[in-house]
Amino acid sequence: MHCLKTMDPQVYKAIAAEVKRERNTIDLIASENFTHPAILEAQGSVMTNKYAEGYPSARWYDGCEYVDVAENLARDRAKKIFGAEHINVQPHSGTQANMAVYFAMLKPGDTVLAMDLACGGHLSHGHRQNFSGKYFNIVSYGVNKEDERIDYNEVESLALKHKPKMILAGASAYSRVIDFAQFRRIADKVGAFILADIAHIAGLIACKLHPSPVPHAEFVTTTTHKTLRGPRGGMIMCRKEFAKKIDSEVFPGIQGGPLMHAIAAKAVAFKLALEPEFKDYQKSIIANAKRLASELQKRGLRIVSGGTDNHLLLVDLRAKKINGKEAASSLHKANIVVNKNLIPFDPLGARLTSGLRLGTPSVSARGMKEDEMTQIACLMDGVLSSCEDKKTIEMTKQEVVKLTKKFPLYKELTA
Ligand code: DSN
Repeated sequence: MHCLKTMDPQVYKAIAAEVKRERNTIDLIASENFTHPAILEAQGSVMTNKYAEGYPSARWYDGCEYVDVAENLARDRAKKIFGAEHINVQPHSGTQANMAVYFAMLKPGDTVLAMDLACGGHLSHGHRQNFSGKYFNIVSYGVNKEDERIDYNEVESLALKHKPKMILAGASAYSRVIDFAQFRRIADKVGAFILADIAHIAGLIACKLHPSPVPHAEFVTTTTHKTLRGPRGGMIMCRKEFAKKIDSEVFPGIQGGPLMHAIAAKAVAFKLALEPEFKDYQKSIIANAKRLASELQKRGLRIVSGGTDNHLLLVDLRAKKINGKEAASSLHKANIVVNKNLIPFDPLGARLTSGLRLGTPSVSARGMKEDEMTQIACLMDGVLSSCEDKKTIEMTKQEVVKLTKKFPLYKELTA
């Protein structure tokens, strides 16, 4: 980054510090990942210069011959990964991908059945301050109190009662397999269509380690940067019959010029996702999450629903008599980054919470395996058992730095 270093030392310094932070931190934020250096290069390329409103071979500006190559590659590769009939790679984010489906298919006031935020749903699944909660009539389903899994009987009775136009299947903090076939069965009973939001589990689905919603749902949205390990962004898959509706809702409906540098980077990510090593990586994400969950359980922490089938786990902190906010802040001081999270039926509000959400995509991306998860569980337990103890936090931080050094990150970056 020699050019940036001379031209804007302040931004350079911030980026260099971020590289250092990522290298020295155990990142357990379930929605984050470390993308490949080739993706960083594509994302930082001249394709950021090009306006390309429209779609390949049908743009509003000239000079799009090379950005068309990138977008076609991204679309074709994504189709191959997920087996979808139509792909739109232009959404800037997962929320915008969802917004395009809502606005293409619904009228304001229409009823949507979606997962309750307090049980693991996402903001764009109906939060009152989000476009979804403001413009649509949201009815929420949750999880069963006993096993903390989606209660498909509840989903069915809510669907029969409220007759939603759309059923949203997908979550931001749910550690169990989502049964998309059950959602299809329920949707067919009430004539609803399905939007499956696979932002969190897209990488697992790409490698057939989680059932795919593509055969069951009219629309599937995802982000490209979580388990999929690409650049930050969104994507929509849909059946051919809805292709035109979706494309024209993304542009000119809710977005202007697509971010062609991000689309080029998505194409690179999809190339990587088609390689056999990607499946090994996804397998290690799951194995690591399972180990982390069982090691924390051994240390007296309750894991919501008793464990995990995917890349994330929710920890109930109440046994340690601390809340999620305090726990996340103490762990951060020890270079372990997590996020506080509501657990189902949480007695505390969203600002404090009784839980932590942990995910293994980032630690697995840097090559850590199950033995390291055991070590991480042990380090976490030490901090959570004595949140106020500065000495414990300092000693843990030193251990974390030692461990992360064994799994170097971004050797190609000089910062
Ligand atoms: N922040 C992402 C998540 O945690 O699911 C999406 O908003």
